[in-house]
Amino acid sequence: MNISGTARFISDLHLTSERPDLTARFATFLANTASEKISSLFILGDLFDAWIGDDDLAQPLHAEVCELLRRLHEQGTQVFFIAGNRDFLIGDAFARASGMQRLSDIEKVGAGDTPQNLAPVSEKPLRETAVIIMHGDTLCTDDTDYQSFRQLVRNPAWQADFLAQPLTERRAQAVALRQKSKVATREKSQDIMDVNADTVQKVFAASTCRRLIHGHTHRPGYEKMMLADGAAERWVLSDWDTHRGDALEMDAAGNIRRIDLSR
Ligand code: LP5
Ligand code: MN
Repeated sequence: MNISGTARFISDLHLTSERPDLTARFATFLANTASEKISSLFILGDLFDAWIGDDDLAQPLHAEVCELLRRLHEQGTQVFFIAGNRDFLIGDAFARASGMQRLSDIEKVGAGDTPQNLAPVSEKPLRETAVIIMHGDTLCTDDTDYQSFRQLVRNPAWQADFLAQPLTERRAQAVALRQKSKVATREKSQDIMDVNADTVQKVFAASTCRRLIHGHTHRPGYEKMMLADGAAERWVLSDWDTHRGDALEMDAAGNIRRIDLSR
């Protein structure tokens, strides 16, 4: 797999049938990505607001997004996906249908490199331009309630049980869970729901990469930090909403720029 050209990164679109404006923006973004001949698109989780199983493909929104992704893939852009906390149940069937390649939770991407699973930590030396990519939820280690919840729902046995239930039942459970999450996040402090600085440092310590791109926190930004062995940078993607939304673009030389998609 060659990603020697330009790569784009997006996350937290939270596509839902209730927000056709966001799907329209996604369609425009993908059409531009194809016409700009971008070689790889990395979707870093929460593409969908909720995903309850690949057998829910008959939903018009799901079929539409699947078709949009497939078209981009057929026009020559490789599409990669890292799961978010809303769409971790996206499986092989949706990946195959959309032409998207699923990646593991943390990967490294370097101009001309193949994404490589960082768990266990790779011994291979990295190019300076390489970036670590992830959804970002695993960095929020102060949010211990969320981390226990994550451990439960990322368990393959739990997922098999959940997926064995009828779609209507799963849909109802997802609605109930969203409600619980809304209450829980209202009660948590903003600090608890942000990344933990030590956890970010540990991610860098486990790699020779010194650049990180993630989403999840819905706090778009850029942070430069000093580690014991030099500088590191953290790029945070925005979620997509009215007047919000972005993509990061990395050219073949490794330069990263932010593209404003909010208008
Ligand atoms: O999503 P967001 O931004 O609101 O909040 C997240 C964390 N919440 C979640 C839960 C998702 O919102 C729910 C996604 C539903 C779609 C997927 C459906 C497929 C599975 C269905 C399972 C029934 O990820 C939130 C974080 C926040 O980000 C910031 O990082 O704080 O974490 C929580 O709210 C978790 C709570 O703190 C603890 C969990 C309470 C529910 C416990 C029920 C456990 C049993 C689940 C099975 C029924
Ligand atoms: Mn998320």
